[in-house]
Amino acid sequence: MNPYQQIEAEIQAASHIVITAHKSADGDSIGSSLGLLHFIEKLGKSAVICHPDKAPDFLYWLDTSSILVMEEHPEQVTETLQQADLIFCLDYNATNRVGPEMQALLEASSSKKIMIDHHLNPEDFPLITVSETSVCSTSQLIVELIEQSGHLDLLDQKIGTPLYLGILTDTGSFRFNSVQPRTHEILAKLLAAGVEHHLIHEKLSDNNTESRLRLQGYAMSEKLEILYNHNVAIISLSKEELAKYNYKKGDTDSLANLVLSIKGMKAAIVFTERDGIMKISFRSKGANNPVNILASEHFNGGGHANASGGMSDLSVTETLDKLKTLIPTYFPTETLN
Ligand SMILES: [Mn+2]
Repeated sequence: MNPYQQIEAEIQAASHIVITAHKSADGDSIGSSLGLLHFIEKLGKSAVICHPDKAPDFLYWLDTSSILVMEEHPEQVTETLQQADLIFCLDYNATNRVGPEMQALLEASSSKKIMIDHHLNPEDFPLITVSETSVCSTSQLIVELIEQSGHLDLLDQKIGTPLYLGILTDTGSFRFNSVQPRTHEILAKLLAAGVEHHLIHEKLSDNNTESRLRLQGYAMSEKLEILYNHNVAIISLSKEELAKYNYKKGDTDSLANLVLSIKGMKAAIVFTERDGIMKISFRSKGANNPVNILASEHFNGGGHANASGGMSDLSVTETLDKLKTLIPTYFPTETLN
């Protein structure tokens, strides 16, 4: 049996299936959760999705009403997790990624656990681990589950739409180097199953708010600092600045990629002051410009080579200074010879 067939056998044997994903929900955590839920339902079983927080606003068009959110319904989530005999851990590989409340429940649970994920360095708590770090998204792995457990015939628009979304958002619209030939084979299967890709792109791109655009404009004209000797750009935004532009979660997500579109730029670092700490987002281009090492060695974070996160409990100015001190080491000036 391949691992996906084992997973299907566990689904068939379970009576209380719960699907969890990481905190700070994104397109892939939501997409893989909903895709798996609808697949399980098509197998004639049922499951409940329990997430630490709610779906970001840009996914308003997706039916996320079946997702039970810890922040909103702590009693229901607690009860559901306590009753579970099979828990899926999607798009994360360490129990602390679900936030302290759900982490405690997860660790206390004697339920079987199945991890399906694509991040580096998985913890070894699950019964079955599918950890494919070279795959672009967890959503792609859910399609593998459907196909490799022998149920490609069950793939339909309802299952496929959130999975397409997850692959799309985790690959920057299919452009990151994590996209493999297999990714496009899988996308073809999703389209063949009836996924209306043009509508998904439309919903995702024509979804700006005035305040987000004004915040972007402010960040670009007033806050962008480019270290041309190192081809690295930094944007910092204090909590006052975020408040002035009526900041909503997700409003700064596209800043780093926008900055990376500057010709020759290797890395973009965007940090925002939230809940008393600096949340730092590191993005870069190419295999020679990893940012996860800088994130893990100095900012209590980590992630993918070209997309990492971290944090700092210093002030905005101090964090900026710390970054500027470190950047020459991680992004040395190129000398012509
Ligand atoms: Mn992901």
